[in-house]
Amino acid sequence: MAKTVRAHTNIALIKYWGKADDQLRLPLMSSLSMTLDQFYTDTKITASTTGNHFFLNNIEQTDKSAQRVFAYLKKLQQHFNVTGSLSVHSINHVPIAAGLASSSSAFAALAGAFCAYYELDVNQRQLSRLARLGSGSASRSIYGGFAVWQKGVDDATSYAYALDENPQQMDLHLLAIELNQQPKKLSSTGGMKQAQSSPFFKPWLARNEQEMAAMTSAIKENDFTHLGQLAELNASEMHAINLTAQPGFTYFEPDTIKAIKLVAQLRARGIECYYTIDAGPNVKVLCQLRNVKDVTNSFVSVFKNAKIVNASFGPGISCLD
Ligand code: 2P0
Repeated sequence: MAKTVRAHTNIALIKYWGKADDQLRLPLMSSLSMTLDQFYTDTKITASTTGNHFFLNNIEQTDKSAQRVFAYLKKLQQHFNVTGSLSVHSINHVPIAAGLASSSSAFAALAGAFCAYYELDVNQRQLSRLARLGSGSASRSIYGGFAVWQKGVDDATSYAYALDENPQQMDLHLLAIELNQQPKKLSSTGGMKQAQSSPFFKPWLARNEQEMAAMTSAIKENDFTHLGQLAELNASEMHAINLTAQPGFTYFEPDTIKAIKLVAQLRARGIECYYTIDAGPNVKVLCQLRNVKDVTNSFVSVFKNAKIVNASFGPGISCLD
């Protein structure tokens, strides 16, 4: 039955940055994320009599993104032994201005819409595994609040679970700061492959278990300072790996460095905040409610045209009808 499924994007506080298996999208490390309330994708699948179609924001897509969606649908159809041509209708409520990647919400919503369309009886763990096959980070968008994607060793054991779906205690905001809207030149898949040539990749990987445990404790203890320090360190490690790959590369732009310095200056002034950065030049700043205004104003004064979205915890995947 055609149903609209909504999934929210998530931002990793401990990053996934390396695949053990490209086809199954098995990660080399576990990761931990925060699901965001402000950004989400709504997807509905209907039957088609004219081959597969993919509509994004009501515009039919025929580029690489459509090929990726169709390849994913084929994979799921083979997996469940079902057939038929499909029309995928997605509305992305991820403002371009936010500079956020939308593949986490996109493939989580697509996996959910697929299961709804074929009336497949899957639990959240299975849905997380299916979403993972579309995009690694999508495995985490099945859940609200904080989610952990345990790396596992195969398809059956690599899935995400909710660490805390409703973290009411935690005063945590993520300011998505858009500095640069240019599409990135190196995809996440390409970047994470190249990163493995860094001499620091293995030592970083060796730290994953310890970093996951420390972040989990910070969340359980409602310790914002520790959470922010760990998130910032983990993101910096990921970007240091990129810089030291052979050949080295970076997603940073000059404004990214400026933003990193601004975060340090704000902290020196007693405004507690931390950054995290994904596979792009834009910066996300973690802070508590009492500092949202000061951090926002500081960024606006330095980056006159920057668009800033204040996000907090979002819910897990849901059916809208
Ligand atoms: C993450 N990122 O944990 C990391 C941190 C970007 C930096 O997952 O190749 O689109 O589809 O599995 O999930 C972005 O990569 O990669 C990502 P694929 P995905 O959120």
